[in-house]
Amino acid sequence: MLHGPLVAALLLLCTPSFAGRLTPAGVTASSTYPEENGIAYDAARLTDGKLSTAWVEGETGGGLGSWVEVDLGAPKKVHEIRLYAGMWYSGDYWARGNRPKEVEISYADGTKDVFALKNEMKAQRFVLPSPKTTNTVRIKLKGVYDGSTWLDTSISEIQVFDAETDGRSVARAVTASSTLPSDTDGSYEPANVQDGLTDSMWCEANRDGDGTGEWLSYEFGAPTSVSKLTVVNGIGTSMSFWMKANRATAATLQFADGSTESLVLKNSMLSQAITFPAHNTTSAKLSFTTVAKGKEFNDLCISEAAFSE
Ligand SMILES: [Ca+2]
Ligand SMILES: [Ca+2]
Repeated sequence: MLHGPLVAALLLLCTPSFAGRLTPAGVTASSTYPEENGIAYDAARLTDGKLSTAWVEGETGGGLGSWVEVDLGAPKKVHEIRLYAGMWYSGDYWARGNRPKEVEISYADGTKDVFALKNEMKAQRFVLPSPKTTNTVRIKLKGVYDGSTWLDTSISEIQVFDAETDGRSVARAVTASSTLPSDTDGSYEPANVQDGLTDSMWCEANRDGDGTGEWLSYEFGAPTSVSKLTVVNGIGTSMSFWMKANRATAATLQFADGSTESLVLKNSMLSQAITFPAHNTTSAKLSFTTVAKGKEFNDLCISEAAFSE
């Protein structure tokens, strides 16, 4: 039997796991590198849900003092800011361009935080010392890591999280039956299926199989009501990549009490919302029962598979 204060402490510990990703109303920048060879580097690239697109500052030199500002549309209780610093188009591009080393984060009330970033191609999380109610988040470059080729500084994606569940049931942990090892362009870990990025993915690693029977398992940490799975099937980076790997066409969901639901997945690169009768559960296991073959790799990849109420 758990006692009151311990339960309260556990609930507090749980809160960040259920943080919800906010959908920005807009994003602006102090300067932008001009479009080149048909590729744009404007501020909208910061919140388009793709790591393969980036904002690049347009100052002379490294861009110290440049800023970007995310408009949340209304005051929100901001709990965490996540930055994908540098150009994530590929591991090679990331090393060649400047990456932010230190940023000043400021809020609508004028208060500020300083965030020191690591020099690594990983999502970098800044958890606020205490949640801040604000309708804007401004990120100003105060220091950079030098790239090997290009002097300009870029950020590929910014995500802002609140401390409320607000209908979103992001699981505390996702595990998989097998996972393709990381390479120079990034990881294929199961957590990629609920990061809100359509071009980051989990891929299975069974040498002989086509993905049939592989699974993703979600731990919610507490009873959570789920009735929707939002899926980006296959490699969501681009149509040419999407054609290469296997996609799922049917799956079974199994909940903590043993009950199941059968799901049909569209063999499409577009985001799809699959609804099912609501289950209140601490876990869900998504097992893929049939797949469609890609043209190049006989591996099943899933870019997004995220639960919500
Ligand atoms: Ca982007
Ligand atoms: Ca993803």
